[in-house]
Amino acid sequence: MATVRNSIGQDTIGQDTIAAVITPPGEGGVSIVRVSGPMAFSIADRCFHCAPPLPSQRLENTFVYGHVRSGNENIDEGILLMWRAPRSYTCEDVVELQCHGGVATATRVLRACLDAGARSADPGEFTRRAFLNGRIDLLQAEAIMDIVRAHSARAQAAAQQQLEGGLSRKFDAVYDALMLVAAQIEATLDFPEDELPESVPEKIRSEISSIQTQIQELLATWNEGHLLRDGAMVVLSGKPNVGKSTLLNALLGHDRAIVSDIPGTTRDSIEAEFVLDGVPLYLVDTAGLRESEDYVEREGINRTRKYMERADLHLHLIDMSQPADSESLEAFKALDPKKSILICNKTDLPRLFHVEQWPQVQRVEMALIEEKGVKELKKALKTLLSESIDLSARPHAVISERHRKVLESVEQEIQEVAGLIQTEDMEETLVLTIPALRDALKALGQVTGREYHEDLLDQVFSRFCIGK
Ligand SMILES: Nc1nc2c(ncn2[C@@H]2O[C@H](COP(=O)(O)OP(=O)(O)O)[C@@H](O)[C@H]2O)c(=O)[nH]1
Ligand SMILES: [Mg+2]
Repeated sequence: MATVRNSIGQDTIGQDTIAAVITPPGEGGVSIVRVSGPMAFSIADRCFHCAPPLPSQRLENTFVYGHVRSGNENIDEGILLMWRAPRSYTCEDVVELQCHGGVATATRVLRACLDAGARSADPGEFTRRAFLNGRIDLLQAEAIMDIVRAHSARAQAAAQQQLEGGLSRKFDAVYDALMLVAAQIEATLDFPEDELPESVPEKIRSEISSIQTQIQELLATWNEGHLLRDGAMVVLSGKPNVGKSTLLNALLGHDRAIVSDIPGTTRDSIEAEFVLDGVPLYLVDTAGLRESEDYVEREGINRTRKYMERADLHLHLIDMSQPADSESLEAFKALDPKKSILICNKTDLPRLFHVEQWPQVQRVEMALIEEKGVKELKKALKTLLSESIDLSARPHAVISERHRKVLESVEQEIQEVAGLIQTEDMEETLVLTIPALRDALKALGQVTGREYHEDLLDQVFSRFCIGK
């Protein structure tokens, strides 16, 4: 493997230099091409012409105006920014070429860097290097992508907390506590039989139980993490013509779905994003549920059922100006009452649907044609969301699906350990806890990245975009 020296004279064996456009494609004020690795400065010397001295002779954390060049041709004018290892995003030598916006310029500037010896970066590769070089742990690396993907201020703030180490500290605390118990148990095994101090078994039991509590507290943040990262899917259901599309438009504040008095107008589902108190919601306006001969509408109805299975929250509408519809009420009763609101629409018209016939459920009266009831509905939605998210609390870091899977397996191992140490003659069973403790530590280490393998990193960084 080739040894290359970076700008501060460190040998960087086998480490190549990567480059990518790090701004989104499309029209904009500037595009930025980032180059990271031991050849970053020599590439800048070749591709960027500025007044002397050469980029590689300049101080770190500075910038210089000049021209990006390919051969003898000026491609663009722009600014070169410079960082030296290890004080950069990746902990490597990094240069960034700030050029004019637009896909064509960015592509040509990147091409010039590649021709000068860089390789195209893979998705997430800059952040992967920051992790491999020890600047951030895996939880912080994931937080960076969560920040980029955040759809609401609360989701962004939660990810920012994670980047600042809010979640890492909690996982580290569990890891350290577990490590300590494992060390205690191993030390205990060296005691001659019957000489184990009486206080030791009790201490181990109480430490294991405290670890279990910490794991449960972390697991309890999953629902919040899911809603903030993925958004809460709110599915609008009900018979055709009850006002679902009108409701979608009323919540969004603009006309997204076609509203018509012809039943079956919405034949496919429409998704739209909407933020309520910092929580991203995905509203899904469905085709509604009814028997239909129409193939397209039937397909729409099948999709409605699928959305309803995946929904985090349900808004089920009924038309109060029509006679009681027991079929629609039955459909509502089949939903989880903790996740559902019954919307009694068209209260501006004479009522044919009567109160006595209703089950005791969370419901909101609306006259959507007059935009009445929207405020009450938002309040009811917030009440349902507060089951999963404490909306009055400051945003804080919360676990993701990957962390949950690991924690659940750790929880099982610890459960096994807890079972083994409940026995009277603990000395005999203690030795049996060692493999479970080791497995638990190994799994926990994969959350922060103390333990990692290429597959784990591929899995984490494949979620990233190119340029991050
Ligand atoms: N009178 C009255 N009509 C409404 C109300 N809400 C919706 N509509 C009308 O009912 C019809 C069907 O509405 P739409 O939103 O397309 O129903 P969807 O099939 O459930 O999506 C349209 O003509 C709406 O203008 C309401 O509160 N009162
Ligand atoms: Mg509709």
